[in-house]
Amino acid sequence: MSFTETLQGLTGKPLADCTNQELYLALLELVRQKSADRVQPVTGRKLYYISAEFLIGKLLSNNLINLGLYDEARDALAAVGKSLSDIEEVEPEPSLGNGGLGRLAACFLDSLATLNLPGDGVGLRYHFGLFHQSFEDGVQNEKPDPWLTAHSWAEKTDITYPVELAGKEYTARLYKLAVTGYEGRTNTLNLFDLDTIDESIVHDGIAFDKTAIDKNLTLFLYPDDSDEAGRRLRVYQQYLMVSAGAQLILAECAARGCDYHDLADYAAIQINDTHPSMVIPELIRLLGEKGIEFEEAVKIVTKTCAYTNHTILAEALEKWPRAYLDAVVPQLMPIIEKLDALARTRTKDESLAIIDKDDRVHMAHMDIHFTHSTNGVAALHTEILKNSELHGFYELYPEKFNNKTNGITFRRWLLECDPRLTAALEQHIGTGFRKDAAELEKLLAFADDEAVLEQLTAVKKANKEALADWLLRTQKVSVNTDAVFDIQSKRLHEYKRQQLNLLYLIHQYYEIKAGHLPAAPLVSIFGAKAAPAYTIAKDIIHALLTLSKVIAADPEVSKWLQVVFVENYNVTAAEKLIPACDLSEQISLASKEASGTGNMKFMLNGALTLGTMDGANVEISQQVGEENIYIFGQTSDQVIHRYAVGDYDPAQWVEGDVNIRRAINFLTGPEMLAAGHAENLTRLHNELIHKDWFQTLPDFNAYVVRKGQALSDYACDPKGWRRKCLVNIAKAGMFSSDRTIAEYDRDIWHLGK
Ligand code: BZD
Repeated sequence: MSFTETLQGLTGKPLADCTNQELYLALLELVRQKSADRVQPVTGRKLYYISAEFLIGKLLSNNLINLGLYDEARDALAAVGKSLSDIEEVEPEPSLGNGGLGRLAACFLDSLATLNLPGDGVGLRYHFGLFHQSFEDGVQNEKPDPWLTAHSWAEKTDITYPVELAGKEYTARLYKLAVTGYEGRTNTLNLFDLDTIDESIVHDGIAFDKTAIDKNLTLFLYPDDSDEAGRRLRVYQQYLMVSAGAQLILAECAARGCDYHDLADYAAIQINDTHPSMVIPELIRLLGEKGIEFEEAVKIVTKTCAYTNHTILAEALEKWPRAYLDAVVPQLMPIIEKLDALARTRTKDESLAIIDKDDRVHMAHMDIHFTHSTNGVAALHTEILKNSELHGFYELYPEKFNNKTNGITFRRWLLECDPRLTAALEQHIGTGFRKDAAELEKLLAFADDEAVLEQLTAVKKANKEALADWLLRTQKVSVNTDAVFDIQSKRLHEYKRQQLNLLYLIHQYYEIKAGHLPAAPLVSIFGAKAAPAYTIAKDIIHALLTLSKVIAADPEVSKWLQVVFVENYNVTAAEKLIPACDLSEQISLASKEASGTGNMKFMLNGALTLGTMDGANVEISQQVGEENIYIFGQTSDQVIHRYAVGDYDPAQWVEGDVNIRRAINFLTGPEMLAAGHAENLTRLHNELIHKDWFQTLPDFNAYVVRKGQALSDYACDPKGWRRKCLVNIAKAGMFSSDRTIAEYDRDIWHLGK
């Protein structure tokens, strides 16, 4: 049967007569059937990747590519005047994640299935995700992001587990979403939910009664934790996820013949940051119910579980007040106390305890004591964990620490999002890189081939045109595609330093006004959501939106400079932005960005990195060589030293540097106040002058100089620029998540064995 006939069998009428919605549903059904054919029996150890987030993105194109059906589907539809990309617009993007941690989990699922490894995800089925972002009057506005439709990829099952929360029993229901690998097996993303959730309790944006647990538990990812009810709700969510997850794992292993003493021969559990850490005491509790003594259960769980750390920011390392756990999970507290006592027999160092003197439970500490592996997510990050942040633990358990530099799936982040570049690459180096990313290096043979460099320039230009069309259609802004497309897209956080970029843009505004024109016009594009309770982050968004207005209203400056803030940045938006980027902004304060994965996506799509020596930027720089990347700013050692000395005073930098002073004072100057809100702008101004916790000002001048160099290279040496882009693409192979997953499997999981 031809593809057209098969699809027509599902729609029940000629394809030409179908709406995009009907075609979408037929394709969804077809993908379901084909994915089911690739489910394989599990033998040996199977991975359970437990994570609060899975930022999976739209699935239709990805699944068609992985099943080898994309070209056929596109051509069959084109033959009847339909376009696959229009049909894709019908699909809502799943709202199951927020940032890098969640997207990493999604890339890992793709690579596991592609490498034919048995590995499932375990998480929650949020109804409204993080939130949907819009800008109103220059301010971030939050509303629910509904994505669950009658026909969703996640299928309801009859499998349920009882979960006890604050002494009351709830029923967790399992939903299963098929994860298809590229020419590989099909695994499962297991998502839990309650049948009793009531979406109608949400009002005034994303407000809801935080105490009505049966109605609210899986409404939102990371509910506002600025009050106690919100923080408790996060504990409720985490326990729902790990208790239902642990029961699923034990049931699956038992069905395969496991007698629980040998759990580690059947299951490997990866704890993605500290949100799922309660799986440790929960498994010990459940094993206790099966008759296994505490000491034995601790050994089994330690052998089964491993922990990934994604941050050194102290405020992001979860420490729950004991009172919350007493209230929400009283059945776990006696076990956590015993774990704390056991940990104290291993070390006298109070700072390594699980329960501290203020009765706070340190989730990461529990993870490190009671799993067999702790990994960082980039070489520098792991070194910082070993040498400073977790040094005491490293001394106690040197054998547990290891590095697994992050990666991205090239199926989504090259094949799917950049078909033009993919076609150009395949013309010269064949298709081997689809499964063996190291083959991209073959491209180096063309580094001085003018025809190839011109082809890459044409691809980039076409991608910029496509982004310009999308921006016009969705954001109602028009951009100059001859300008340099400079993009900073990631969660909004002070350590990521969108505010440094903001100060640069103000600096450029003044320079242009003074007649010091840049080498090339610049379109500076941002995409970022700020956590709803993170006031300064929202102020930074406001300042950028206001600056965008000020510049747009100034004909002298707007010829050279444009600021665009994309609303509701998500995977779908990233797939439009990344292929069109010339300059990738990776400007976090050195030592603070654990890895970054956007940096890898931009590089793979032929953008050059403007970045600090932070996270995986260090490894990108080693791969491409310093002549193919724009590095600036303090090193992590310098930053750590400055924190240790503790004498950083931003006011001195403001006083001592006329450019810094001019840029900062512009925030509360007449142009900005006329276009924006004094309250937000003043608060940001004060924060930068009096606090600047992430040392924006010491890196300001170096950033201005390096960015100027990049613009000048782009304008004055286009061939040299494109050669650098080619080297970046060719050297991106090491950042494939297939490599990352192969390393996890080799060192930690040993799957299928
Ligand atoms: O994880 C991110 C890091 O910031 C990145 O450097 C890294 O590349 C990725 C993947 O390893 N961390 C997060 O995304 N973390 C969170 O989103 C988060 C959310 C809530 C609480 C704590 C952390």
